[in-house]
Amino acid sequence: MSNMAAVRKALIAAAVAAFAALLGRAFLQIKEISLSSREIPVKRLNCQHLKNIDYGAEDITILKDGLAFLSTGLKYPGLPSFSDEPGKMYVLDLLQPKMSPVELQIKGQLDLKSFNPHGISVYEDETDDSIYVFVVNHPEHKSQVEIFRFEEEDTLVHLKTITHSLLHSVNDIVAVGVEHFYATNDRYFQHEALQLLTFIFDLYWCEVVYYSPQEVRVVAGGFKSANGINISPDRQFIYVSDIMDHEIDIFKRNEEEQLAYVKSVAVGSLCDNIEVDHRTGDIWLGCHPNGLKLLKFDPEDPPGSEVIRIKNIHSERPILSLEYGDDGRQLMASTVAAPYEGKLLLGSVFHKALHCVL
Ligand SMILES: [Ca+2]
Ligand SMILES: [Ca+2]
Ligand SMILES: [Ca+2]
Repeated sequence: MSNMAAVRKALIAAAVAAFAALLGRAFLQIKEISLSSREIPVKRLNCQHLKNIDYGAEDITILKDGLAFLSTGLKYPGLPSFSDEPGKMYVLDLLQPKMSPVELQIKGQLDLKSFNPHGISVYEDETDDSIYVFVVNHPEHKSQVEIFRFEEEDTLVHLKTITHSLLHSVNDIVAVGVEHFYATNDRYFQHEALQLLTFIFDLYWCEVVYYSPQEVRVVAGGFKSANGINISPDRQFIYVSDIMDHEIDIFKRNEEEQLAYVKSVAVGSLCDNIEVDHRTGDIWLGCHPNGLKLLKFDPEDPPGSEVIRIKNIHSERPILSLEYGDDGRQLMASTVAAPYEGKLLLGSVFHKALHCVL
């Protein structure tokens, strides 16, 4: 064998070994991140499916007066969707005995054919009692934030579309003013293969962005994938679900709207959106107990659902409890759990929504 041939052979062997090592690492990382060997926890509640919601309700939030807003029909790369229709927004009055969500009529300039709503947040302006609904929208898989004003009983008036290079992969938002919000980016790269590499190499590159009409900037970083975001009842703290890191990260807001890291609470599940009980401050999480089942999506072995509550999150010993667990026969791929005075609304990526009695 010539020298050249020997060198070539050695290089090929090295490349194959490197590729095998990369594959091995990818396999182990995906197994670990997705909690693929985890059994689905089971905890029953008295629940019923909500009428009219058949294509998921990725995010739900409830006002103090019992009015719930739901975003439905999300299409997200790599995850199933059972409808070709555009997404829709719904409203549900929890004080009415009839648990029947009503589709919100959208007025204004927004293109409804490409409407693809994802995370939502509602801001109540106490100066004039206006209600502003903020919606992450992915027309053609881009990211932008829509601001609407809610008008009784079933209308959203579109006020503004916000786009910005820092708002590139937005998952969820929390509104802190009439045009002010924090947003999570759930990926660093748009390209799926590149994004997968950030998970394989354990890169914490995702960020939380603050938006106001005056300025837009990164206010917190170091997330593997920042998903749900919400605020404490006293509006002093911001909670972020680092879904691929299986923890909730807590930040203190300061005067300049910068976020100071306080601590993280491990949740042992892939938690998606965060809702906060406005009376108790308890954190309610809609989680994916086994991420691989969600990615693979097999109707015979469906992804399950899990709801975790955290009490006393700011204390030395927060108390975590399983509030709902299902193997996917009742609800697949839960993303949000919104409590309201003994009731609980559960939403999902692409399946249904439930109302439960606690
Ligand atoms: Ca939200
Ligand atoms: Ca983290
Ligand atoms: Ca989410």
